[in-house]
Amino acid sequence: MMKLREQLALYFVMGSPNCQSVPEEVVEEAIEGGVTIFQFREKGTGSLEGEEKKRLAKALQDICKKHGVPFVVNDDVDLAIEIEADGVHIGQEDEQIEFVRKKIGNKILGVSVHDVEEAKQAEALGADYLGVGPIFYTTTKEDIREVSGPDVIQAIRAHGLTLPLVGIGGINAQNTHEVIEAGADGVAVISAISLQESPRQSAKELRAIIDASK
Ligand code: 3NM
Repeated sequence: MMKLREQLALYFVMGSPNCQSVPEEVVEEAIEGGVTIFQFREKGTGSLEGEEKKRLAKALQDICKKHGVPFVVNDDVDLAIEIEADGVHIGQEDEQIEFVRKKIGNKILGVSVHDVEEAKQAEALGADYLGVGPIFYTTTKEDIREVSGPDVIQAIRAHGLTLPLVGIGGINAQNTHEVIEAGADGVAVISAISLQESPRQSAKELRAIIDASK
Protein backbone atom coordinates (compact mmCIF):
# COMPACT_ATOMS: atom_id res chain seq x y z
CA MET A 1 0.00 0.00 0.00
CA MET A 2 1.09 3.56 -0.71
CA LYS A 3 2.41 5.53 2.23
CA LEU A 4 0.15 8.22 3.67
CA ARG A 5 2.56 10.96 2.54
CA GLU A 6 2.15 9.84 -1.08
CA GLN A 7 -1.58 9.33 -0.70
CA LEU A 8 -1.95 12.97 0.35
CA ALA A 9 -0.75 14.35 -3.02
CA LEU A 10 -4.17 15.41 -4.29
CA TYR A 11 -6.72 15.49 -1.48
CA PHE A 12 -10.27 16.11 -2.65
CA VAL A 13 -12.67 17.35 0.06
CA MET A 14 -16.38 17.50 -0.74
CA GLY A 15 -19.98 17.21 0.36
CA SER A 16 -23.26 17.58 -1.51
CA PRO A 17 -23.45 21.40 -0.99
CA ASN A 18 -20.16 21.76 -2.92
CA CYS A 19 -21.47 20.11 -6.08
CA GLN A 20 -23.34 21.44 -9.08
CA SER A 21 -24.13 17.93 -10.29
CA VAL A 22 -24.56 14.45 -8.77
CA PRO A 23 -21.96 14.03 -5.96
CA GLU A 24 -21.25 10.40 -6.90
CA GLU A 25 -20.37 11.47 -10.45
CA VAL A 26 -18.14 14.30 -9.25
CA VAL A 27 -16.16 11.97 -6.98
CA GLU A 28 -15.87 9.22 -9.59
CA GLU A 29 -14.62 11.69 -12.22
CA ALA A 30 -12.24 13.37 -9.78
CA ILE A 31 -10.67 10.04 -8.87
CA GLU A 32 -10.36 9.07 -12.52
CA GLY A 33 -8.58 12.40 -13.04
CA GLY A 34 -5.99 11.69 -10.34
CA VAL A 35 -7.33 12.38 -6.83
CA THR A 36 -5.34 10.28 -4.32
CA ILE A 37 -7.45 10.63 -1.13
CA PHE A 38 -11.01 11.77 -0.47
CA GLN A 39 -12.71 13.46 2.49
CA PHE A 40 -16.49 13.44 2.92
CA ARG A 41 -17.30 16.86 4.39
CA GLU A 42 -21.08 17.24 4.56
CA LYS A 43 -21.37 20.80 5.93
CA GLY A 44 -23.04 24.14 5.23
CA THR A 45 -26.34 25.26 3.77
CA GLY A 46 -28.48 22.39 2.53
CA SER A 47 -26.21 19.66 3.88
CA LEU A 48 -27.70 16.22 4.43
CA GLU A 49 -28.28 14.74 7.87
CA GLY A 50 -29.05 11.41 9.46
CA GLU A 51 -29.86 8.52 7.13
CA GLU A 52 -29.49 10.64 3.99
CA LYS A 53 -26.02 11.70 5.04
CA LYS A 54 -25.08 8.11 5.81
CA ARG A 55 -26.41 6.91 2.48
CA LEU A 56 -24.30 9.42 0.56
CA ALA A 57 -21.26 8.64 2.70
CA LYS A 58 -21.55 4.94 1.88
CA ALA A 59 -22.08 5.59 -1.83
CA LEU A 60 -18.96 7.78 -1.99
CA GLN A 61 -17.04 5.28 0.11
CA ASP A 62 -17.91 2.52 -2.38
CA ILE A 63 -16.53 4.62 -5.23
CA CYS A 64 -13.31 5.25 -3.28
CA LYS A 65 -12.97 1.55 -2.44
CA LYS A 66 -13.41 0.56 -6.07
CA HIS A 67 -10.47 2.80 -6.98
CA GLY A 68 -8.30 2.03 -3.93
CA VAL A 69 -8.52 5.63 -2.70
CA PRO A 70 -8.66 6.20 1.10
CA PHE A 71 -12.02 7.53 2.38
CA VAL A 72 -11.90 9.98 5.29
CA VAL A 73 -14.89 11.45 7.19
CA ASN A 74 -14.85 15.06 8.40
CA ASP A 75 -15.76 15.58 12.09
CA ASP A 76 -18.35 12.81 12.39
CA VAL A 77 -16.32 10.24 14.31
CA ASP A 78 -19.31 8.00 15.01
CA LEU A 79 -20.22 7.81 11.32
CA ALA A 80 -16.60 7.01 10.43
CA ILE A 81 -16.60 4.13 12.90
CA GLU A 82 -20.01 2.86 11.87
CA ILE A 83 -19.24 2.65 8.16
CA GLU A 84 -15.60 1.64 8.72
CA ALA A 85 -14.05 4.63 6.98
CA ASP A 86 -10.28 4.70 6.54
CA GLY A 87 -9.92 7.85 8.57
CA VAL A 88 -11.29 10.91 10.35
CA HIS A 89 -10.41 14.58 9.94
CA ILE A 90 -11.01 16.95 12.85
CA GLY A 91 -10.58 20.67 13.45
CA GLN A 92 -9.25 22.50 16.50
CA GLU A 93 -12.81 22.96 17.74
CA ASP A 94 -13.86 19.35 17.37
CA GLU A 95 -13.36 16.50 19.80
CA GLN A 96 -9.90 16.42 21.29
CA ILE A 97 -7.18 14.63 19.36
CA GLU A 98 -6.38 12.12 22.11
CA PHE A 99 -10.03 11.30 22.67
CA VAL A 100 -10.65 10.71 18.96
CA ARG A 101 -7.50 8.58 18.71
CA LYS A 102 -8.82 6.34 21.48
CA LYS A 103 -12.10 5.90 19.62
CA ILE A 104 -10.69 5.20 16.14
CA GLY A 105 -7.64 3.09 16.94
CA ASN A 106 -5.27 2.98 13.99
CA LYS A 107 -7.50 4.68 11.43
CA ILE A 108 -5.93 7.73 9.75
CA LEU A 109 -6.32 10.84 11.92
CA GLY A 110 -6.01 14.24 10.25
CA VAL A 111 -6.09 17.53 12.15
CA SER A 112 -6.63 21.09 10.87
CA VAL A 113 -3.99 23.51 12.12
CA HIS A 114 -3.36 27.18 11.46
CA ASP A 115 0.09 27.91 12.83
CA VAL A 116 3.32 26.37 14.10
CA GLU A 117 2.06 25.97 17.68
CA GLU A 118 -1.08 24.08 16.67
CA ALA A 119 1.00 21.94 14.31
CA LYS A 120 3.45 21.00 17.08
CA GLN A 121 0.63 20.17 19.45
CA ALA A 122 -1.26 18.04 16.91
CA GLU A 123 1.90 16.10 16.11
CA ALA A 124 2.66 15.53 19.80
CA LEU A 125 -0.89 14.29 20.42
CA GLY A 126 -0.68 11.71 17.65
CA ALA A 127 -2.12 13.18 14.44
CA ASP A 128 -1.16 11.22 11.32
CA TYR A 129 -1.26 14.25 9.05
CA LEU A 130 -2.02 17.97 9.19
CA GLY A 131 -4.29 20.16 7.08
CA VAL A 132 -2.80 23.66 7.16
CA GLY A 133 -4.94 26.63 6.20
CA PRO A 134 -6.34 28.81 4.97
CA ILE A 135 -3.33 29.22 2.69
CA PHE A 136 -5.21 31.56 0.34
CA TYR A 137 -8.52 33.39 0.52
CA THR A 138 -11.58 31.20 0.03
CA THR A 139 -15.34 31.64 0.13
CA THR A 140 -16.01 27.90 0.36
CA LYS A 141 -15.76 27.84 4.16
CA GLU A 142 -17.42 30.59 6.18
CA ASP A 143 -15.54 30.64 9.46
CA ILE A 144 -11.98 30.70 8.17
CA ARG A 145 -9.04 32.05 10.12
CA GLU A 146 -6.64 34.66 8.78
CA VAL A 147 -5.06 33.81 5.43
CA SER A 148 -1.48 32.71 6.02
CA GLY A 149 0.02 32.22 2.57
CA PRO A 150 2.39 29.29 1.89
CA ASP A 151 4.82 30.82 4.44
CA VAL A 152 3.11 29.01 7.32
CA ILE A 153 4.04 25.68 5.73
CA GLN A 154 7.63 26.78 5.39
CA ALA A 155 7.59 27.86 9.05
CA ILE A 156 6.19 24.50 10.19
CA ARG A 157 8.93 22.67 8.27
CA ALA A 158 11.58 25.10 9.57
CA HIS A 159 10.56 24.09 13.11
CA GLY A 160 11.51 20.51 12.29
CA LEU A 161 8.02 19.06 11.91
CA THR A 162 8.17 16.19 9.45
CA LEU A 163 4.58 14.94 9.72
CA PRO A 164 2.80 14.58 6.36
CA LEU A 165 0.84 17.75 5.64
CA VAL A 166 -1.37 19.35 3.03
CA GLY A 167 -2.26 22.99 2.46
CA ILE A 168 -5.96 23.93 2.19
CA GLY A 169 -7.95 27.04 1.33
CA GLY A 170 -8.19 28.79 -2.03
CA ILE A 171 -5.77 26.40 -3.72
CA ASN A 172 -6.10 26.10 -7.50
CA ALA A 173 -4.09 25.32 -10.63
CA GLN A 174 -2.42 28.76 -10.50
CA ASN A 175 -1.04 28.55 -6.95
CA THR A 176 -0.64 24.80 -6.27
CA HIS A 177 3.07 24.86 -7.07
CA GLU A 178 3.73 27.47 -4.35
CA VAL A 179 2.16 25.19 -1.72
CA ILE A 180 4.24 22.16 -2.73
CA GLU A 181 7.42 24.23 -3.00
CA ALA A 182 6.81 25.54 0.56
CA GLY A 183 7.08 21.97 1.85
CA ALA A 184 3.59 20.45 1.65
CA ASP A 185 3.18 16.82 0.61
CA GLY A 186 0.02 17.72 -1.24
CA VAL A 187 -2.90 20.09 -1.63
CA ALA A 188 -6.46 19.74 -0.35
CA VAL A 189 -9.11 21.36 -2.52
CA ILE A 190 -12.86 21.66 -2.73
CA SER A 191 -13.96 24.13 -5.41
CA ALA A 192 -10.91 23.73 -7.67
CA ILE A 193 -12.38 20.32 -8.50
CA SER A 194 -16.02 20.23 -7.35
CA LEU A 195 -17.18 23.43 -9.05
CA GLN A 196 -15.28 23.05 -12.31
CA GLU A 197 -16.95 22.14 -15.56
CA SER A 198 -14.93 18.93 -15.70
CA PRO A 199 -13.85 17.57 -12.30
CA ARG A 200 -11.87 14.92 -14.20
CA GLN A 201 -9.88 17.42 -16.25
CA SER A 202 -9.34 19.74 -13.26
CA ALA A 203 -8.04 16.90 -11.10
CA LYS A 204 -5.77 15.77 -13.91
CA GLU A 205 -4.33 19.25 -14.29
CA LEU A 206 -3.75 19.68 -10.54
CA ARG A 207 -2.14 16.28 -10.28
CA ALA A 208 0.27 17.05 -13.09
CA ILE A 209 1.31 20.30 -11.38
CA ILE A 210 1.81 18.53 -8.03
CA ASP A 211 3.89 15.75 -9.57
CA ALA A 212 6.00 18.29 -11.47
CA SER A 213 6.54 20.50 -8.36
CA LYS A 214 7.96 17.70 -6.17
N1 3NM B 1 -10.78 24.23 5.61
P1 3NM B 1 -11.60 25.61 -1.37
S1 3NM B 1 -10.28 26.27 4.19
C1 3NM B 1 -12.55 23.04 4.36
O1 3NM B 1 -8.48 26.78 6.53
C2 3NM B 1 -11.60 24.14 4.52
O2 3NM B 1 -8.85 24.90 7.52
C3 3NM B 1 -10.02 25.33 5.56
O3 3NM B 1 -12.23 25.06 0.00
C4 3NM B 1 -9.06 25.71 6.62
O4 3NM B 1 -10.63 24.60 -1.84
C5 3NM B 1 -11.46 25.19 3.62
O5 3NM B 1 -12.80 25.69 -2.29
C6 3NM B 1 -12.20 25.38 2.34
O6 3NM B 1 -11.02 26.95 -1.07
C7 3NM B 1 -11.44 24.87 1.16
